[in-house]
Amino acid sequence: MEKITMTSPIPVPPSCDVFCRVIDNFGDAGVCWRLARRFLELGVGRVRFITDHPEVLALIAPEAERRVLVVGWDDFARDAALPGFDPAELVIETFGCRLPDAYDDALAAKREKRIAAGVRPPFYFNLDYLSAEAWIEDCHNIIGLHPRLDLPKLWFFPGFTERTGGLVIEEGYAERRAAFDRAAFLAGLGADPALRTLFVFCYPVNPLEVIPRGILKAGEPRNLLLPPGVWADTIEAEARSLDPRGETIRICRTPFLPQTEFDRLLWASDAAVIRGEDSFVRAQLAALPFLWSTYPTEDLAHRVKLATWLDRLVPVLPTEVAASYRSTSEAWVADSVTPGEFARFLLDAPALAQGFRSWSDALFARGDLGRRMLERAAQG
Ligand code: TRH
Repeated sequence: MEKITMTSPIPVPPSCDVFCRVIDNFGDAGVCWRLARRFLELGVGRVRFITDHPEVLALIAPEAERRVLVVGWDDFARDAALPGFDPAELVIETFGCRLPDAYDDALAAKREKRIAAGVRPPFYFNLDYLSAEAWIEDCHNIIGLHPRLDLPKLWFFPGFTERTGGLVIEEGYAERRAAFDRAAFLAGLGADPALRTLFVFCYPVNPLEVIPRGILKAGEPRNLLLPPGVWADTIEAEARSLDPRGETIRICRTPFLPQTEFDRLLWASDAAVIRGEDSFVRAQLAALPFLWSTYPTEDLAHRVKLATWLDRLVPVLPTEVAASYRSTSEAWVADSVTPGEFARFLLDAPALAQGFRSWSDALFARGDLGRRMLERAAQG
């Protein structure tokens, strides 16, 4: 029988299963993969990553780097129905993706046996999406009952406040950043290390043409780092038509970097446009001034997501730039931003950076989501 081992100041379970269904883009896999890696880093002996779209990991996590075991959803669901199948000690459902029934059955059976033997049963989380909305605090750390089994599941929310689970922060982040050679990295990408640098990672629905127009309006030459994407092709085409000789807009198409190297794009930049959830978190940890492209939804919930996050961030920004940062952020997502407003954001970035630094310091001080999950699981 597996026992909880003590390999660090927190009790670390020997095994963990992280379940991830991909809706679209890279974020579902990106968020879950980062957490799975974090559990390994914290000492969990074996981490399995069960996903319905393993191919999404090809870019985020090149095979040579993988220490987490990747398993296809359907194969795993079949295996879970076989006699002798052993669910992990720590089970993570993400974003309410609903685990295979056979897995829940096996988990409930394991739990029952453990309780009968007086040994700690496996711990089952549902990890939800990140939001700054106030209701998160009321729903965080709440046990939900299973519709058909004696199998409690704990709802856990990442977040920005003490009464949430926090954000994934890996060991040695500060040291890795301190050792980062910005000039060499930018030169390696073909960008000019002497220039200010804007990194853009957004969606096709965003007002793409405003980016090159805003850079031109801001006036000074700037590297524009663009990762692969159709939306990035559109920005590049617009930039090349407005500034054919690249005098002000120095375009640099970046390859899709493995997730372990994604932070470098942020550390190399002075400002950014960032999207989704995982890259949004990383830009905050990097203390990089950015406009957030919230993942667009038809009910416009993404505007609420943005507004509630701004409610928390803006008070720590320097007052002389705070109001225009807020209105430009909202105009960006509402598709009404002007090149002049975008230029203002770029020019304000050095002043904004001070506020983003305080915000980032506060996030670091609140601690890491992976560790908090292990601590919570240890409480039973
Ligand atoms: O891809 P996204 O838009 O994902 C979104 C959000 O997660 C959203 O909340 C979710 O509902 C929706 O998907 C379905 O953006 P996100 O979350 O930033 O994920 C991008 C991932 O890609 C992130 O882990 C960083 C990674 N990445 C790299 O590893 N290398 C790269 O070069 C780039 C550009 C990204």
